[in-house]
Amino acid sequence: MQHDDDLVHQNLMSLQTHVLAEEAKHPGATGDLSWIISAISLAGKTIANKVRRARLDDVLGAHGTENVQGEEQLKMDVIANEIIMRCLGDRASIAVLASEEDEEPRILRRSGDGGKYCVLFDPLDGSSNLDSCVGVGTIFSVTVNDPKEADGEKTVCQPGTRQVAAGYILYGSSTIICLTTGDGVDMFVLDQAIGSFLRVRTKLRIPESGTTYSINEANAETFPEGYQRYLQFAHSSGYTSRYIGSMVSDVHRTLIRGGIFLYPPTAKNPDGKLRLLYEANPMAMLLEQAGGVSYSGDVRTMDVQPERLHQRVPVLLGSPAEVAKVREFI
Ligand code: AHM
Ligand code: MG
Repeated sequence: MQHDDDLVHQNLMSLQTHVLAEEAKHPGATGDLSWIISAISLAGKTIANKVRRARLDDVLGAHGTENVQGEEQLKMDVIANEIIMRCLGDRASIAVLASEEDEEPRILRRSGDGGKYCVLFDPLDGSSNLDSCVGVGTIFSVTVNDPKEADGEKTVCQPGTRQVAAGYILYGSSTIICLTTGDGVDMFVLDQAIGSFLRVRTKLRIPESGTTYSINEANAETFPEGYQRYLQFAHSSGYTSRYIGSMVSDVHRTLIRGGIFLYPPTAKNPDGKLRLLYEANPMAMLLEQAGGVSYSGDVRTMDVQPERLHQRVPVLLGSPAEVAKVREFI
């Protein structure tokens, strides 16, 4: 016999309908945030299409330029960045757009002209893995614009606790969005046939514990000693190691299956490799909203006070019990 709950579960809910339904729960909502999420979804669909066609369209490989962090830009980094700018650039409520690929934040409009939100993103995280056909992703973070702050970089340097929405789009064996607007995490899969993201999980929870660790172990010799001791413990305790080298894929697996993801300080990257504002913070918000935790050194990631747009931090996130265990070692 079919229960009402089953029927509800079988109802098709697009990302757009979901966002409108969430908005309706907040009588004062203006719809501006929903409008931004719809632009992010359009960017995701467009980038997913480009990623899938990259080899056919001969856009794998180097673009011949470097970003402000001295990293080689790939053609697809530049294409994904342009797509995001084209999808989000004309949304009336966006004051500032900041990207891993751009040296400075782009100020689109002041608060007097309706600029209400800042959107920060990594357009194509893990892009160096594109030619291996593994999952890559777009990470995004939305904060509220401070009308009193004129400087672009200072405007976007807000702690993660000030995020009003965050998430990622994973271009993997399917294209998915994991999204939070501060009331749990929902997951949507792109149905290519109808061009819509459809909700497949709501109020997603990370397992409380898990014995899978995800870390670039080739750097182990230069990790601070506590991380090395944790790894020895994991080796002798029957743990499993999984590392794709693409944060969105590695964090997504951690969210679904439990365990931990780490990018500690190394000799090459003494502050860690991942960027606070558009990699660590959005992942931290998403994880916390799913019942997980995220630390950067001794501090909760979302409590770190940012000083620069492209600032890096160490990252330790995942199932609460496992993160607590790692913290005992470090
Ligand atoms: P990117 O933003 O330039 O793609 O770099 C970030 C990526 C993450 O996706 C991943 O977690 C990390 O770099 C992997 O780094 P490493 O190759 O040092 O293990
Ligand atoms: Mg990145």
